Amino acid sequence: MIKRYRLGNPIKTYATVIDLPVEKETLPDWTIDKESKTLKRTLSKEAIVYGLGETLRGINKRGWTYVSFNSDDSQHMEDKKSLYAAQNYFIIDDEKPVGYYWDTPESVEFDIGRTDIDVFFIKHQELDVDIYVCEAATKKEIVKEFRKLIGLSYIPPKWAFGYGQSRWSYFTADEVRDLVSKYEEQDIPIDSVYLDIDYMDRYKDFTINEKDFPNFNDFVKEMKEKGVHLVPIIDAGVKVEDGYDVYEEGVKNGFFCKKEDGSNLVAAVWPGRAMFPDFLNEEARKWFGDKYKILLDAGIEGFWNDMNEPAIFYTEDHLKEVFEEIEKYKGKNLDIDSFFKFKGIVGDIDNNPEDFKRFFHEFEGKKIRHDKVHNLFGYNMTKSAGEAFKRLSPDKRILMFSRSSFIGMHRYGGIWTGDNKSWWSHLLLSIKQMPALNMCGFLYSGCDLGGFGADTTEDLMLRWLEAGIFNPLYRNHSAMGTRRQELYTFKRVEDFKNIVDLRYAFIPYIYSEFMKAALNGEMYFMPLSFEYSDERVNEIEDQLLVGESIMIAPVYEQNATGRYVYLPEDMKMVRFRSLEDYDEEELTKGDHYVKVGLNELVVFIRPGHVLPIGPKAKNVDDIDYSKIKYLTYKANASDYELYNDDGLTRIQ
Ligand code: MIG
Repeated sequence: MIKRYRLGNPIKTYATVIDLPVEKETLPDWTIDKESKTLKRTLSKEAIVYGLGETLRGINKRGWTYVSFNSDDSQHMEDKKSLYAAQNYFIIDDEKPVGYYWDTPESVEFDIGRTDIDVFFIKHQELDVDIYVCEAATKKEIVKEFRKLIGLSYIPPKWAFGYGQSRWSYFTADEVRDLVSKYEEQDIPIDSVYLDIDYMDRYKDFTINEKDFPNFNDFVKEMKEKGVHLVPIIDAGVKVEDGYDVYEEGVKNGFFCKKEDGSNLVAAVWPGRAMFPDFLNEEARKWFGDKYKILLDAGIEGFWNDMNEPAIFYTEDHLKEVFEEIEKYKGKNLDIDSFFKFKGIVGDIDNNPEDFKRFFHEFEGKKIRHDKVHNLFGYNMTKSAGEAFKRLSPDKRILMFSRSSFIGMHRYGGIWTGDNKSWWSHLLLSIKQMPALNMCGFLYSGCDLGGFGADTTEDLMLRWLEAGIFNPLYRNHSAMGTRRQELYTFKRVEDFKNIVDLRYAFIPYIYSEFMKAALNGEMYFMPLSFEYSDERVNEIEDQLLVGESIMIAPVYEQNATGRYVYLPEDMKMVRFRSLEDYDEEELTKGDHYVKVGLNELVVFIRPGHVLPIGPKAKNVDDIDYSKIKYLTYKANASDYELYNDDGLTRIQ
């Protein structure tokens, strides 16, 4: 049972799909201080807080402050409070578990025992919010109820579960051809290659750089014949350039975000001066969405939406102010104060909070200042695409995932977790992030495997491919200037091949469990404590349940040749060295030190459960379901219900 309470007068976010009546009484268990716009609730010593979707830190969110303010911040350090998403759903597991959804586009601060170790403070800017409260016997049921409230999760085409190779950037079609042939030569399966911003003509959305990607349609076809889908990036900012149709149409129809005086906001991103489509305006949303047709017509079947927090390098107005300000420092002796002020003037130019107050949206006949609805921007960009795909491709699923998000967007696309680094700590973070994303409906998600920023190492790359082997989005992506991460560039190519082969062998299970979770509004990745109730599991943050049959316990430390694993019940451990070479061992409930070599992958099968294993495949289409084997533990193969479909027909 979900109850809805309201404070103030919240802006409609369309995060939910069911319109519940607003309760008359006040919100139980929280004290509300209208003056400081803060809600407060005590937490017992044992209370655990789960959720908040894409954030930093642990599965248990206690001990830190998280701020819902979608931010383009590539430094995912422990002291950060915001990433790219606002997913304000959490469960407080105290005497009994209670789920809360904080439906507001406002920037909200969730101080979960940071200021006061025993208190949960929620601080608002405006105190305009719909609060949905759900009580049920278990955390699993609470999540399921919530997912009914927000609607079914986005379902990608099945090929999107294959291995994806990405890099900022592959600069030419030949570079992509070369990459694909190297994967072929090494016999490493692959389903997609991602095109980052350089495939465009000078970073103009929906254009092609004809010089480096000549005869693009033929190229898309040629790759598809090799079983490879090209997935281009789309950025939120539209280049200001006379003669560029997207820009000109946007200006003519008034579809870009405007300043107070009604003129278009000019901001800069990759193309230099750019304008932002007003994704909150229904007509603009439809217009921009229809542009994806240009690439769909070229044979493209998937996209990733980037820079949609939105990221702003600078606004033209602020840049002018900056030049005026620094002028004052010319010829001066920059002492300790003035030097840091000077540095700040220039250094704080990008994603400056003041810039988010300079422009407005046209939302359902009202003009709303951007900072009030900032968290809805990326969501509505992806909604614009998702709605368009339903019109333009009514029968066939299209791959879509976004960097910025808000609950509600989970109906239109997945997410990737943005610019992580090739750090072991980020490998661990990527494990911890998955259950919270799943709670919020973001099932099709994953991190940049191997790490985006900084130089990866061969062992980190391998461990990351192993740790993420069940991530629905399985993409290796890295930044410009960093060490190459294509798998054939490493010395032990054979080990990489074995791991990716295993990924494909798991796809029948991954897809089956993903689809069940998507269709039933459940979680695909779960913390152990959502299933087991002994006290130990409450503290386990580096092991996860994946679907109904298995538990994973990845190795995430450099030079480690094994790790401790806690088994909440007897399980069967399967240690894979390759698809053909594996052994099985029954382990009893309790603690075990498990050896896991760099080239090995361990999976734990729960009693009464079954893990289907597919044969060697070149790509997802090539998986021969008639050759599936079933690994069982105290179960028969027939106990497992394997979901499958054509992987392409649109379901929702
Ligand atoms: O400011 O398009 O998170 O995946 O490679 C960098 C270039 C812009 C950020 C994305 C990253 C992508 C990169 N983009």
